[in-house]
Amino acid sequence: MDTMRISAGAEKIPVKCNSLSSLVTRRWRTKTFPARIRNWRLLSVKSISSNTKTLVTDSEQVASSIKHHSEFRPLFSPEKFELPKAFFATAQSVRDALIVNWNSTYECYNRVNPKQAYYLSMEFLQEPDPALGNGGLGRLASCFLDSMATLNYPAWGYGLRYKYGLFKQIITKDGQEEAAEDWLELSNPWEIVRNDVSYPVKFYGKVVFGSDGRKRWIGGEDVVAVAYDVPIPGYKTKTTINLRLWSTKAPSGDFDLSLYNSGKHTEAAEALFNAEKICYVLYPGDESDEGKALRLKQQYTLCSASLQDIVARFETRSGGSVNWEEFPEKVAVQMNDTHPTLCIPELMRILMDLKGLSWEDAWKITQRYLLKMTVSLVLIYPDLLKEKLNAMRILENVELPSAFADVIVKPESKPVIAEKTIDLSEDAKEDAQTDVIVKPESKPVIAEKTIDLSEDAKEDAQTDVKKEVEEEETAGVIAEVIPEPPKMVRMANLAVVGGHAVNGVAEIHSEIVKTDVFNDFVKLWPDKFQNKTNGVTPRRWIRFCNPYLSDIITNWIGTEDWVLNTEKLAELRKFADDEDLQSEWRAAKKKNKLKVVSLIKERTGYTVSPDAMFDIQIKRIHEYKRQLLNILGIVYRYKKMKEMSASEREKAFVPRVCIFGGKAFATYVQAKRIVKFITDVGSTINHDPEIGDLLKVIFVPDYNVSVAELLIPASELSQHISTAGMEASGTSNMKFSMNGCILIGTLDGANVEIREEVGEENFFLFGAKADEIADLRKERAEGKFVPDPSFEEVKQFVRSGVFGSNKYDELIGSLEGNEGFGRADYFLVGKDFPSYVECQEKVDKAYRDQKRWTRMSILNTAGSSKFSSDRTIHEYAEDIWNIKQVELP
Ligand code: NBG
Repeated sequence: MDTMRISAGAEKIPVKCNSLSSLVTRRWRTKTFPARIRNWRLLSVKSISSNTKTLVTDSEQVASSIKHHSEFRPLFSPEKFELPKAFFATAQSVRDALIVNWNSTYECYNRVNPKQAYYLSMEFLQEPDPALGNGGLGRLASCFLDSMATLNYPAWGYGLRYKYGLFKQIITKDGQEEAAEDWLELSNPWEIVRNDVSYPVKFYGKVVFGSDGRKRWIGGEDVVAVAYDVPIPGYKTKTTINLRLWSTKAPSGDFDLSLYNSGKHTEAAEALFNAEKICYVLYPGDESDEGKALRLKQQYTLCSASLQDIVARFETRSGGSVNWEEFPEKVAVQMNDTHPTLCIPELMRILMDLKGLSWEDAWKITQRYLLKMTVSLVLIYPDLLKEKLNAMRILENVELPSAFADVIVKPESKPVIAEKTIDLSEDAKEDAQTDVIVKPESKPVIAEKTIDLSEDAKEDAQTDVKKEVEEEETAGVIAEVIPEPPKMVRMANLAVVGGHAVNGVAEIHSEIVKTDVFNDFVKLWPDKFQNKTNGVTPRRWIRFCNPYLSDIITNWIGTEDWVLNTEKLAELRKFADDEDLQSEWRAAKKKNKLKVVSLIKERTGYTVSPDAMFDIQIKRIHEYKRQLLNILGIVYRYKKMKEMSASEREKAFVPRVCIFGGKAFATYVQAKRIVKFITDVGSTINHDPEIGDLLKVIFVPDYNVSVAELLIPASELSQHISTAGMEASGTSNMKFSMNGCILIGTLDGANVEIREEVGEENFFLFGAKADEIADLRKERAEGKFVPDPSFEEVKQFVRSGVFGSNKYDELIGSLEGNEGFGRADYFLVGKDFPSYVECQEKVDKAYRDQKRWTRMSILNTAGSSKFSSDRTIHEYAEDIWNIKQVELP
């Protein structure tokens, strides 16, 4: 086979694959190429550049491989050779080249049998097309995979192969609209289906004792999870690890042919549809009971299939003699957030019901050594929760059990985490994914299993649980609040109890986790809790997305090693005032800005000046991230401009292009209002002839990884302005800083550490601190808060109708009053507004002095080395997973 020939050749020929990458790039530039295919260029080029040692370079071989794929593995008709076909054939031929190292990596791990880490995540935000993620959590997972491969750690990712990714965002005059993200429409050239790797996954049914005394799970609904593998090549290494994504289908016998033949087509196909729909969409709406059940099924599918696979691999690698005690020495499972918490009961089920272990042994394996959880939970206070449920119109639509309604109506002195609630809040959707209500009548198997565990739990575990309950009661947390709670699987608690290590994702966040969110658990297991500050891969987030800056860095440092050893970036510090470096630095920024000028024109029709400061806020639209603070700051600026004469305003303000991007969750009404407000403000200001280039407000539609790769290198100021204590870490803040962008932000998440690293004079800080927030809210509730006149002025201006007939009552109203649903400015926009505006004045002042600004910019890049995901992965490997690097021969 041609493929084999190429593979064999690849082993021998050291290469530079320029011809291939430029071919892919050229295709991308051609207009007729659909956008979703154009974007795939990124992966191809990366794949090529990162495996230069072993790939094919010979142009004839490359051409022949492409020809081979278009002829013998065609996805398109034979009579035409158009761009999609060329792209797919090219991509497949690149993938074939990757297969060599990929297979060697499998083979090597099977032979060496090292301890392996498994990273389970409901999201992987690989590329714009396989948009199997929503935000930071999914992109973090993908950065981690890149670092694991690059650093030669034996590790795999596990996720779900959603048919539709997160929606495509369309911006119309009514705000955000959503359309299905049909990324698999033309299939995915990078994946390989492993038809021989599939596992049964079961729902509902019941557990009975067999004649051998063992438990059997019978009846219910069966699906089959099939493995689709995606290669993850490391940078400058042969290691190519695996991302295994599960797709679901019905077992072959489930199609009822006789029913079908009798004309009952829909009924006959029901089982097929029920099985397939599990992997249809990422984060299906979960307002209905069906929606909730579907989410539960998704999470369980990920956990069950992955663990069955991990267990099977352990058995195969053990050869004839399986010793379960060795399992924790060979396997570490990391749960990205609480979404994969069902791993805990599922592993217990597999070990006990399928492998015949006792409860003690199974529990020891599961808990003592195996599972680790990363928390990026945001604190959810009952009043906030109520507000959110209301904003999302959930309270209107759902009849809540009275006991539950009590919880959210009665404010508590202590924050509760989402466990005590249904998984309905926005953060539960996006950040925590915590609870699942288990309705007694629907009896999902998961619930039975969980109950089984506690019934069977032996003494020590019972003591633990008892102790925990006592502690909780002493702390006054639970008992009095929920008289008759609905049955719930309390995901985060289960994860903490069942896991061996729990980590937050930035120092301040890990502290909050310990002192607040899981304080009662910390008393039980102080050593379980750790911090692992997030990181991002410098391969994608500087080297690939910012070639101009990368060249400059390499020239001035004298080596390209910084791509792997970011500590070297610190060497830039000594040149921070060098005029030559400064002018090269500015020129690179300008070139990146010019690309964004084109992007903005193409996506929004607006023309912006590349000489204005590019001020960017790109992230999920969320009240706690406070896009509202940003846009109100802009409105205030606009008002001040309008009050001045032309010459006054030119003197007073630095020209700015304020860029927003981000998706609002489809059912998050308040977030969608924010999108609408931003676009309305933009259409007024951008058409105001008095303002011209002094101020532009742009909302870039359908923000995704590709857009980020263009915007971040072009940014000069970026906004990370969450209410202190609410952003677990943030990761775009790291990407911006690496690319020489200066941050304006609160002391929240990783901002705190970024500021420490780059120096406080190179960071624009404002706003209330995390430990002041509770008192500020209290002050507000007591009616003691006096808003700054500037804040009253800006709200009044919005209400006066400058931005159209809409008065934005719900948005502006949420910032007013001292109590009530969707009122009282929970996120403290009003409190922080004056210090934000003042800080923005400092930004303008600093920007006017371009030497000072460029120095600040260089010092940001120079100070960003800590935020490489390589550092984070080394820490996970050493402190939590206990795995060692394995270099391929
Ligand atoms: C996010 C947090 C971020 C954090 C990332 C990665 C989700 C659900 N959570 O603060 O909001 O940086 O996770 O840990 O995207």
